[in-house]
Amino acid sequence: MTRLTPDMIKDVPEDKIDLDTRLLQATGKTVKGIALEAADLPDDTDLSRFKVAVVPITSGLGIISGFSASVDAIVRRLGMDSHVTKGTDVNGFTEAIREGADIIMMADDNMFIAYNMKEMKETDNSWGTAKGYAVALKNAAGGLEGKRVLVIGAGMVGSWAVRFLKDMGADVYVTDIVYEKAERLKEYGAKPLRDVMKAISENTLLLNAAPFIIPGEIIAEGSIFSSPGVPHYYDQLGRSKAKAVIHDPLEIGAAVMAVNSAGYSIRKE
Ligand code: 2YC
Repeated sequence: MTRLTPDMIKDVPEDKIDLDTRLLQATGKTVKGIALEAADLPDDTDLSRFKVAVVPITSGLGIISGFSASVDAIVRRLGMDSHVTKGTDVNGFTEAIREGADIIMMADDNMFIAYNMKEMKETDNSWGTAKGYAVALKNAAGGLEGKRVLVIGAGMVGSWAVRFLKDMGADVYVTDIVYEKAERLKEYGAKPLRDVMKAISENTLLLNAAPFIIPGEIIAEGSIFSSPGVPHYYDQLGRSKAKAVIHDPLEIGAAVMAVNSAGYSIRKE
């Protein structure tokens, strides 16, 4: 899993990039709209009764400055009642339990989860990111039924994305610098491609789930990139040829996690 740096997320707490405006242009939906669709919830779902606690975790490589504040801000923008616990780790977790949090969100070096305390169900970041970016691509492309989509990167996010895109009716191809990883996704009905650059140059609907900087020369005119992978960079030529490049360092994945977690309670009502 690629570790975020404080610089990557510095604009998230105040939403300085105005992500919703960009997403509306590319997909017709806001982060909240994408998250509700990803969680199979109605667009008018009221999330304000959910109390979320974000717990900073100091294990391993430790706290990422701004990470908890960013997750907290993203969840507040969904209309939920969110805060960062004063304590970290088990201390913070205990604080969240005692104040009756409905959902707890926390990340160490290997996992980032939203945990629904009442339903005892978790939603992890790979699942949330893959679902959110598949939904974003579907909206940007005006539906994926019968359309060819290339997934770049057969890691945790890519392998979930393959499944979600197949569920949306897409004809899914997958490529990875380690061909065997792409080949393993045949079990989900994806078609592995050996030549990464050729695959990218021959596709115009792409979900880029790899930490991979794609040279503009190989990008096909009019491509739509749904691109959660970090580090994220498309050169001037690539951006001029692409119809849309959908990216954020944390928002869509974290929003889908929180909304899907709330969904476990909503569906029980
Ligand atoms: O500040 C904290 O609580 C740290 N323990 C957070 C560490 C997050 C590590 N994971 C990542 O940077 C990325 C995130 C997008 C989530 C998954 N990988």
